[in-house]
Amino acid sequence: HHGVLLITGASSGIGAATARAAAREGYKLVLAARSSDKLSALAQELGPENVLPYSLDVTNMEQQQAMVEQAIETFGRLDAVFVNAGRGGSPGGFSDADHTAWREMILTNVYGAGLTIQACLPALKRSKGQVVLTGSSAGRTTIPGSMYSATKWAITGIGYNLREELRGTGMRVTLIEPGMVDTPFFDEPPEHALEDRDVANAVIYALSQPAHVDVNEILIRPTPPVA
Ligand code: NJP
Repeated sequence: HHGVLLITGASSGIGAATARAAAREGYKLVLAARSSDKLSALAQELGPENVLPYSLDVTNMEQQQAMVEQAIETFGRLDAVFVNAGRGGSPGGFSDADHTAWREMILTNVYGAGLTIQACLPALKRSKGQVVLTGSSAGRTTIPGSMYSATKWAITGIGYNLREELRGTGMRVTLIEPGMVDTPFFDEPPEHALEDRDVANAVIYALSQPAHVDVNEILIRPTPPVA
């Protein structure tokens, strides 16, 4: 594949695993996150000539637009975006969670995703490209009191509504909805979790389908432990 894929949240976890898998498939990559050191190391690992590391905060539209401009300057086109940057935080319920942690989480997970989509759409329209979003199983099920889950319900809504907005353009939208994944998202490694590469495989599956196949959603959970 000679397409260009932009990944937000590429510095660790699911985003970094997807960068590795996509590099093996022959994609050129734009890798975005705040940690420029981790992005540079990953670019070095994957072959710097095919990777543009770009340090940004997804809540900043000027930075997002500058990133897309540099991507087009570097590679000439954009074929797909993996809207994946996100964070947890604010454990507890609506009655007792630290509400000051909500702001950053909502801005990153929801507003940041919207900004990435808006910044990428002009280039994606030219290529009849694909948008892949990291939602969550927590964005399809009830997690008592969880504002995090609510941000992922918002991603589900963004995916559904964007697909309708783009109907008839040849563009495609895929929601990836993982259950628990063993990544730095958690302070302690979770038990009975997916590996980051399991989720990367789902992203590659969606991206590698022919133009007439629109993979709407992939809900992927760890197999329950054998009793
Ligand atoms: O976590 P982690 P995951 N601007 O912490 C980046 C969702 N999910 O891979 O900025 C730009 O390893 C951060 O980079 P940095 C989850 O909600 C997870 O598990 O350098 N980038 C890093 O690259 C999220 O949407 C599970 O700190 C920002 C990346 O985001 C996605 O999967 C289950 C940023 C986070 O990587 C990837 O998370 C599920 C900002 N403001 C959904 N803030 C799970 N792990 O169980 C953060 O259903 N990043």
